[in-house]
Amino acid sequence: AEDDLSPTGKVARAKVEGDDALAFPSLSHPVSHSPAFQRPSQLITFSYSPSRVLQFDDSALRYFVNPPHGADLNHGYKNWTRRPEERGRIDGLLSAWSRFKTTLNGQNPEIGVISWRGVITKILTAPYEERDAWELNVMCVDGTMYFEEHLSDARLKEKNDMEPRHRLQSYYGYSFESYCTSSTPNERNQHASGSSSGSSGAVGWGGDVDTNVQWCSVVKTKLGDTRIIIGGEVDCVRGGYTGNTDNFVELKTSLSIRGAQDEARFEKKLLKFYFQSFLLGVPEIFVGFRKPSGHLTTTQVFQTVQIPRLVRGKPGAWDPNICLAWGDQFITFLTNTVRGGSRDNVWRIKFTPKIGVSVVLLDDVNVRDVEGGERRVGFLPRWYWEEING
Ligand code: 0WD
Ligand code: CA
Repeated sequence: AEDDLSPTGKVARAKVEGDDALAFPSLSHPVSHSPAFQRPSQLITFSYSPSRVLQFDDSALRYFVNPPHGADLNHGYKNWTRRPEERGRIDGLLSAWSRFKTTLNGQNPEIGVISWRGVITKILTAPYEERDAWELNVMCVDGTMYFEEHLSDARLKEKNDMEPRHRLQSYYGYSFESYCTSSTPNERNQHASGSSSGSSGAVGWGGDVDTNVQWCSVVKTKLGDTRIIIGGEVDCVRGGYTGNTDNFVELKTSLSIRGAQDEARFEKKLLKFYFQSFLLGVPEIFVGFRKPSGHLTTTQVFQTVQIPRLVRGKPGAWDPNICLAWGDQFITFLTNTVRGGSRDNVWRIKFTPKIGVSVVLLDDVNVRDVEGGERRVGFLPRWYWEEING
């Protein structure tokens, strides 16, 4: 059976039993009421080491420092080896969730969704997505839905054979992170003049790019009536680490704005910046504007919660309430669709811009594809499956 939900909330070719109360928000009209989004609170953090080993410590935590004026983001590019793109497995997040649960002393809170933050960002920003389609795998066990991004073999290959221009641009983002962070808290809030490590010669360079190394935070929050566990990468903290999300900083690069068209384009991008940070409770987004050549021009601090007000009424405008209402409908719609199935079912969700969302139950052949071996049940790692079934 295939049920569809359009991004504006309209049910197309759908039979959502007993659920004809879905709103029909239009992108040009405010939604009448949007579901509440609970302030995220942190449960646990973890680090990935250079050899991509998950460790329950803060060894990968970085501290914010101001980047040097005019920094060259091309620095270190020629020595950079990109780690091959992998399928977006949920294993690391489940390890952290499993570890956190041991502190709960048997209480079993009803969790509606467990997912990486990047996936939830895609879901919430779908009403304004005009270009990129995406797919998810979904499992539902004991009322908890697990989401993982599904990359087809073709998409995976595409991501690994990135065009040189695109590859360089993505490096600019990582390079900016290096210039903006230090492995130690620094009182002067700046890299010591001339200090550098790895590729030599760039003032303020914070060390060579290693995308294996990540510091991740796992939070709990609530959208409408659904409790959600979200894990995501945090670029750095401002000042010292206080054990909560209050001084987390997200780092971004963007082309310098030279006219009204650039500005509108940037304001559209702010939608993704906003939700990505909002979902994890990251209060600050530090943007480095750069020339096409990769040289930094200016930087600007954005307070996450103020971003919606900044774009309101502008040409690139968007309304976060439309996204929250959509997200709530999306979760309700999925819950209603998948809860009747059995616990090892894997569902495939397809989002197509301007058309909507479809859900199909994967058959055995396709599930084997998702599993890729005996170590999983559906896409859940077997150790976790045994834990929740034990
Ligand atoms: O759907 C996703 N985003 C997935 C992420 C699917 C499966 C796994 N992951 C991994 C990420 O690599 C990371 O270990 O989960 C962890 C956290 O993910 P997230 O925070 O949910 O990821 P997202 O919000 O999409 O991206 C955050 C940052 C990116 O920063 P920018 O400023 O570009 O948004 O994570 C980095 C990237 O720096 N990142 C990656 N780096 C290398 N390879 C990748 C990747 N495939 N994905 C995200
Ligand atoms: Ca970033």
